[in-house]
Amino acid sequence: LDCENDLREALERGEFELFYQPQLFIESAALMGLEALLRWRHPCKGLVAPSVFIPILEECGLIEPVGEWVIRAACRQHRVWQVAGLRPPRVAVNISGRQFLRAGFAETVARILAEEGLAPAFLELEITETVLARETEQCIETLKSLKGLGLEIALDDFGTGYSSLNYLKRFPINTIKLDRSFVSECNTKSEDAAICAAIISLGRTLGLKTIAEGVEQAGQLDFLRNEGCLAYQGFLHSQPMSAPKIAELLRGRQ
Ligand code: G
Ligand code: G
Ligand code: MN
Ligand code: NA
Repeated sequence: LDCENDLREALERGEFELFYQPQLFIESAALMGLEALLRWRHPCKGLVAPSVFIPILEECGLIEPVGEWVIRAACRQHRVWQVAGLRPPRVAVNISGRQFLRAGFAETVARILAEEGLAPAFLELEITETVLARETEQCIETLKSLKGLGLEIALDDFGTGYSSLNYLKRFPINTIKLDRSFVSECNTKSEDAAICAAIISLGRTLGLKTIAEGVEQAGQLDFLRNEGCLAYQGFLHSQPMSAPKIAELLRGRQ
């Protein structure tokens, strides 16, 4: 498989597609957001998961054009839902480290928002803490520029990298995402319960929103509710869905 050429052609042929996973407030069950997740609709292989091709995109320098496509596609889709009167919540887009650290990233985001006519408050960018461990000063500048635009920042996979609690103080972020690896046993293993509880409590103290990923069971949700976690996403509510399925969901909630 000549991955690089395949992926370049995939972009040109429009074979990339965004799925969206609902994020729900735990207390009210209202929709808080939608996380955009990239898929490759391969002509022979069907839907290919990002874990297969994101690392290749990063290696061969294609993550930047594809990453830009993702931001633009999410913004454009949001406008389509708005125009259809569906009142979509904020959309969250995953940003790879290389994409985030590229000079001019904040300007690129500003340009896409302007071109697509989306209010910045409807966009959230998810970055991983691994990104923050490098190029610290530049990171802070980029984050400040992005927040200056009026969009939100979430720290993805929190607790799995070189988590420095210092990041939470130094970087202007809005939301911490509790990683699935802690959430999956939060109601069965005391260590994972303690970690989840500590992260939720820390978020509350620092005035950050907390969202748990990968919630699959009611027992996990009960635990998170008891600890005061703000929101969750996961198979318990729904898998990532195509844009038409999200439109149905939004319509049903009106
Ligand atoms: O959707 P799925 O669970 O297969 O996603 C696997 C991984 O791919 C997740 O870590 C997710 O953050 C990442 N991912 C999904 N979509 C994108 C994207 O548009 N850009 C980047 N950089 N990563 C993505
Ligand atoms: O790293 P990131 O959080 O962006 O990745 C999200 C990934 O997690 C997506 O690939 C999505 O398909 C997957 N995912 C979402 N909800 C669940 C869940 O409840 N259980 C499991 N196992 N995976 C999930
Ligand atoms: Mn994510
Ligand atoms: Na994650």
